[in-house]
Amino acid sequence: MTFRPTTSHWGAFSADIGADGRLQVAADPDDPSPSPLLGNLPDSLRHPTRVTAPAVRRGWLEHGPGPDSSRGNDEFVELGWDEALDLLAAELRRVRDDHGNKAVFGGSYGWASAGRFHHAQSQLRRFLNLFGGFTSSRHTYSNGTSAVVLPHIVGSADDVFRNGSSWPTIVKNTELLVAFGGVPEKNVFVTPGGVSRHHTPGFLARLAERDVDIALISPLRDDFPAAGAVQWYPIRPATDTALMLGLAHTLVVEDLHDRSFLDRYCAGYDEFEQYLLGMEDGVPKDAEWASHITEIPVGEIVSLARKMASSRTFITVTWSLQRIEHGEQPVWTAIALAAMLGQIGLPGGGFGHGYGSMGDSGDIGPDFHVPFLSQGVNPVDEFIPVARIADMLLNPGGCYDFDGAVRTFPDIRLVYWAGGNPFHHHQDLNKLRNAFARPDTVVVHEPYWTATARHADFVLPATTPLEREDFGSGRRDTHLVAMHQVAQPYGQARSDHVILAGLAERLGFGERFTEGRSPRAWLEHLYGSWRKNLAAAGVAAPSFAEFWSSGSYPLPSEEPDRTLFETFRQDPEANRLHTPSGKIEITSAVIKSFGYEDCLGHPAWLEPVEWLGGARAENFPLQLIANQPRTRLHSQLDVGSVSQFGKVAGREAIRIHPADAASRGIEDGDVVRVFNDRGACLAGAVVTSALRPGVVQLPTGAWFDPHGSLCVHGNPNVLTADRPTSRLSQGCAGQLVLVELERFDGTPPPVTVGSPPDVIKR
Ligand SMILES: Nc1nc2c(c(=O)[nH]1)N[C@H]1C(S)=C(S)[C@@H](COP(=O)(O)OP(=O)(O)OC[C@H]3O[C@@H](n4cnc5c(=O)[nH]c(N)nc54)[C@H](O)[C@@H]3O)O[C@H]1N2
Ligand SMILES: Nc1nc2c(c(=O)[nH]1)N[C@H]1C(S)=C(S)[C@@H](COP(=O)(O)OP(=O)(O)OC[C@H]3O[C@@H](n4cnc5c(=O)[nH]c(N)nc54)[C@H](O)[C@@H]3O)O[C@H]1N2
Ligand SMILES: [Mo]
Repeated sequence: MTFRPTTSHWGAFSADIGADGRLQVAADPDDPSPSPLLGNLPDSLRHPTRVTAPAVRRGWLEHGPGPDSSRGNDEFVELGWDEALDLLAAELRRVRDDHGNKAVFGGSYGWASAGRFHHAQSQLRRFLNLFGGFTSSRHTYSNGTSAVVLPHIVGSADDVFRNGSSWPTIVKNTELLVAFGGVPEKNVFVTPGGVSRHHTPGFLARLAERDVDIALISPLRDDFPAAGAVQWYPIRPATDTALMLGLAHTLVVEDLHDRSFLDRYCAGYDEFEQYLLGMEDGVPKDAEWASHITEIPVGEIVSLARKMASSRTFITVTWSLQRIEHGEQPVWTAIALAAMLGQIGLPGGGFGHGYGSMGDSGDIGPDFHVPFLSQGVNPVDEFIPVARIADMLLNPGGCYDFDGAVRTFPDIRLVYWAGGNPFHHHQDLNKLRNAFARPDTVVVHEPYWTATARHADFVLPATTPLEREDFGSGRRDTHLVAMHQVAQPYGQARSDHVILAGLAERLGFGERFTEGRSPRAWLEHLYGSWRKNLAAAGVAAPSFAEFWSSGSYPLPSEEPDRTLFETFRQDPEANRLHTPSGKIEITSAVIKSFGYEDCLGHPAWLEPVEWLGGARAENFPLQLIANQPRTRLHSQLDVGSVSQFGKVAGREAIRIHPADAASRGIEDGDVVRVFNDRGACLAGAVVTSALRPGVVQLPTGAWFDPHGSLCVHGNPNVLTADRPTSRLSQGCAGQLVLVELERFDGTPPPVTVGSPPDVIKR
């Protein structure tokens, strides 16, 4: 067999098709910690849920474009490529002529696959830009709230996301790591675009070897590896801000805060201190107040605050904490707390965001720009904050706030998606189904019959990276990987590029879209111009032919020692932050001027709807954590064997504390019904004391399998609220939701998403 090199969001590997016709994969031998997710590939490459040929929804074919609530419940009719592309080109032209380019939504959020040229969204945006433009989306589900608030606090979100203190610096210098949301090892195998050497598991092991004190603040014990000096604070979910305020209050009253740092590097501390001391509202945010909200004992809060003040302390906050209601607050409060400790900009001190959220956070690879495809310029400036998709489709002309502006939702007639699965990633899927009934036409490119494909009018079969040629590399990756073709395209699948080239041809801009190049010629061209730029900078990269045959190119220079805001600390006048004051804004006059009740001018505890201390918990007394799955990337390759192996009774596994299971008569392995007033799903119970009582955990990504409003497979987004984080950032708040749970007696309806839908062949 000839194993060929390639890469994925979860790592570089090589692969070949064996004599039995089955895919075999081998981890890169130089990867110190290859990802278990590689095991999802063999069974999914030729799985029956692959889309074999272009298909159009029968109702659309018979009645033409228009709103239709049978989307998601209709049959499909298989068409030839020419017929499908002719129909779609005519529909795109109709929408543009009758409603303008603004009526096309091409936000198309999603992770798609690794590979720089065939990146689905880049291809689609390039196409739609040449078509005359489209309504786009801004920011991400991952960290869309921080992306809006961080520029107000520290002048840049990118600095925090991309240039955070590196793990070697932390391992060497940190004495106490206070990890809000932990540092979940399950997540660090993943980085968008790929990661050729997984360093982070090794760094976590070195923290344990060095006996660095870890304060794990999470409802789940396994949000930090077991080894080492870990103290677990099983916090009540959604209350981290209250804990941080209690810690901050303790620092003030014990005079442990660094006044000189606050004076020199921060703006607006005094107003925040007034709030802490309760001068405004008569409520001091002391350890006792915090203990009441967080259910962490007062003594533990006080001693943690003292220890933080007497140690080199690094405070981290996972991205999950900003993916909840008022998600700005934990991030902003953590920065205020770190500022009070006065260690921002010192090696091993200060704060970080996203450690354990993504493989590149704290990694040592270079921040290196690798070749990419130009998307061109969008002539339409209409956009939505990415998580407002359902609101946009349901309320054309409706008003909403966003970062100080009042905006209006556009009237969308055509939705175009390539490389994402909104029926995985969006909240309140029953609402999303209503929203997807509204447009005239929905177009989806997909390798698989995902729920999103099943809710489309046009389903165009896309190849996977193993079925085409590309190159790939992620943020802080150490290598540019040549992605060789390993398998023939499944059925009639085409790459997104070739599909869009066919449409562009019909719409009169084929030549501008392809620039006359084949995909292979594009790879040589993009690599060639990149290599020329490198040469000008004195770096000699190999020729394309050498690169291609050697399988990868090690990118120059690693960055082992890095401290966030080091230069700002050294000289805050010369290296002003890009905030109005040039300093860290513990109070932001700009945010304050917006007058939002759900994001004030300084960090604050704002009671959410979905938490165990609120009124809603009387009806739905369990807090469900809908976090990222250990066994796959989001919904990708859910039919693969690692993902399938993790299922319980054929459903996604939900973890529940023994006390909560016993009081409901639930035993390990039972099918349970998880519900609230938005919907319900079935899941398979795993009884464990790895989580605190009152909390259940069901990861995202089981393929949505609706039988009415019940998902029989265990997708938590039938339960989550489509409620923005705040009027400031309008981010995704899908991480936490209140639910109730009961044993499901009788025969549960079968999971059907493992088979393709009915497709009528003509
Ligand atoms: N409740 C809750 N919901 C959440 C979250 C949460 O914490 N809680 N997290 C959110 C976050 S952070 C994220 S990033 C989102 C992720 O949401 P998505 O990124 O939408 O999820 P994926 O499953 O990665 O979807 C990618 C899709 O692209 C398809 N695909 C792969 N390669 C190609 C290709 O080459 N071409 C085409 N056309 N398609 C391709 C895959 O088959 C898959 O269906 O989910 C969000 N949803
Ligand atoms: N294996 C795998 N890795 C992934 C992904 C994947 O799908 N699979 N997705 C990738 C993507 S797109 C992203 S954006 C990142 C996401 O990175 P994160 O958003 O950080 O990851 P999550 O796993 O959703 O959440 C991390 C932990 O936060 C904890 N948590 C939840 N609520 C609270 C709370 O209120 N308080 C405290 N203290 N802790 C809480 C949960 O126990 C959870 O395990 O992960 C990336 N990595
Ligand atoms: Mo994400």
